[in-house]
Amino acid sequence: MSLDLFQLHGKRALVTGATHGLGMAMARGLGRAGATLVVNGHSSQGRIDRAVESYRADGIEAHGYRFDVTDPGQVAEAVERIEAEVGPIDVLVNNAAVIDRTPLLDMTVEAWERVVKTDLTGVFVMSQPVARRMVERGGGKVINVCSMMSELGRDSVGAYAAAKGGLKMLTRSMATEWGRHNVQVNGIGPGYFATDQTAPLREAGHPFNEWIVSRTPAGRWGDPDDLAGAAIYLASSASDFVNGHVLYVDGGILATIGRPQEA
Ligand code: GCO
Repeated sequence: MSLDLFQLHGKRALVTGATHGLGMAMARGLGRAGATLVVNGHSSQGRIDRAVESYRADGIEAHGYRFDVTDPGQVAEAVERIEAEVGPIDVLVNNAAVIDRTPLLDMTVEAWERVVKTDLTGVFVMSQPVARRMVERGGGKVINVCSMMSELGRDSVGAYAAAKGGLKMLTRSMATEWGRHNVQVNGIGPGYFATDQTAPLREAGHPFNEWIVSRTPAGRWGDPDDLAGAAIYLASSASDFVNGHVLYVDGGILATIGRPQEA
């Protein structure tokens, strides 16, 4: 059994939200395993360009495309362009997401809809045109970036948890419908990672910081590079018979009820 199972040479991977954070870490891992990267962002062209340069500095072939994954017209046009200019999309990583830490009693409907639109509906909008082509070509890989919040609730992240919980079931539904076409659809569920998104929770002295470290069997926050292996596995032929699975990369936090603080 060779390690060729895990190489991605000749594959093209579209990663949404790949200009920073966990998306960038997963994309870099896919690139280092040989994939050509299609880097999506929608905030600013400058940020996309800087990310592409960063990948290229690592010897990775990368191409940047700016579009909003929640806009069906922009997504359709982008998929056409990508497949014409770069080539068929073999791997789609649905990573783009937003979070709004607001208690449910205080959250506006507009704020709720913004989170669900990006984190759940956006995955459907992005995946449909890509998966149609994968089915036509006889195969592909879709990886949906779920969350610990696909399994557990937490104060103030109700909209995000609802979206990420729905994304777990969307992953299973995609797997159900597309598995017969040799399209494997799986999820990656990050635990708590040291990124800009969690920076407010890691400020010195923030009670959350010590609590998460004590609650995680690995005894630390995740490093974004800890996700690369899971992304490579689910993007490679090593996972051709894995479908509808959410692979949690969480230091073990979901495995445990935790332990009482030492007296
Ligand atoms: C929070 C965190 C989490 C993590 C991640 C956990 O506010 O609880 O931001 O949502 O970012 O999603 O898997």
